Amino acid sequence: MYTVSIDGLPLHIIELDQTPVVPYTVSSFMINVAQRVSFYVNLKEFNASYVPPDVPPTKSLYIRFKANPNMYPVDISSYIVPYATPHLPYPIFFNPLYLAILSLNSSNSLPTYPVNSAISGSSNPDLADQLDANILDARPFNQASNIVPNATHYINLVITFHPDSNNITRGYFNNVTYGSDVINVSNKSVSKHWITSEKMTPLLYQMATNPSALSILSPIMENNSSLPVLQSDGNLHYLVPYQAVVDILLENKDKGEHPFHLHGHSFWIISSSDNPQAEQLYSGAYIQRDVVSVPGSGWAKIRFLANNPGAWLFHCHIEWHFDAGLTLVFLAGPNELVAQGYKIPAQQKCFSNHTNDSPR
Ligand SMILES: [Cu+2]
Repeated sequence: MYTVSIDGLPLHIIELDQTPVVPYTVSSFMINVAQRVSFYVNLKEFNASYVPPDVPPTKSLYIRFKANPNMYPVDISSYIVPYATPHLPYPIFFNPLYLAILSLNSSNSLPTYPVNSAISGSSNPDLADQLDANILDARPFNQASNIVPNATHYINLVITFHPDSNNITRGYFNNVTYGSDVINVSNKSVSKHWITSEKMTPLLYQMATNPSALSILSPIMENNSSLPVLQSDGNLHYLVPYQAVVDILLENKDKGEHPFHLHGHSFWIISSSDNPQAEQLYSGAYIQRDVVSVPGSGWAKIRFLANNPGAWLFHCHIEWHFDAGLTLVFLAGPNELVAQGYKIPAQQKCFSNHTNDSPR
């Protein structure tokens, strides 16, 4: 995760994950892996007092991307980058501050003020830093078309990270980690037609051929929930009825912040532990994004409308977390997928070793 700012300039945010927002002005904002933020700057708004009085007028400004040290698997304040040590007589420490230059003319000169003269905290004393990584206080631009339905279903996902029996760190949803040995729905009755092995049965194949036999329960009422709760096969494949409106509560028991991405849909971010009052403040007008940053040791609540039948990944977008099993699959509207005429594309039939069903 990074904090983004430009020295002395307000940032007017106008888009979050392809959702246009009413211009929302901040001094800096946080962005996590896979999130997108568009903003504009107006050079007439440059705060001249930002540059120390004892330096010549500057023709450029620093753009700052400051990495949050928590996102690295090592303590970067004492970490010596491995490529540096064989060649240099002194250690090179990793610098979490990435700089770019905003040139105010065609000279491409460096700023006249030192990098470390940055005023601590806000680079613009009139504006607050945006400390909610999802920027929920920015409001959707197309309010009239942003109709947020009421939730009809619920799922609570508890996120943890810990070493498995082989001492390999894995990510878990509700104590289950996603792995290559569970890429298929465990369905013993599915036809072996086109399938190289039972383990290799692709989910979409099963959905498209035998959607009513996925061996996953329909949502049921559980204790402490006023809505039916999504059920899984025990291997993180959750059945989602077509047109269900699902509230997901992501409870992060890990200290790190995790950016979760849903395929095939956008979702509304209702609130998070960074901004718990957003649920009441923006009731019925939540912002739509496709990546939610779940604060470390915190939580986030999102809502999506399952109007796109298919098998859709929901996963942390930090690559090694994804790889470590912090992933699940929503099987949305299996019967509707088939009813809508889905056909397995010919080139995808090569999972098969059944010669009669050769793709060509
Ligand atoms: Cu993660």
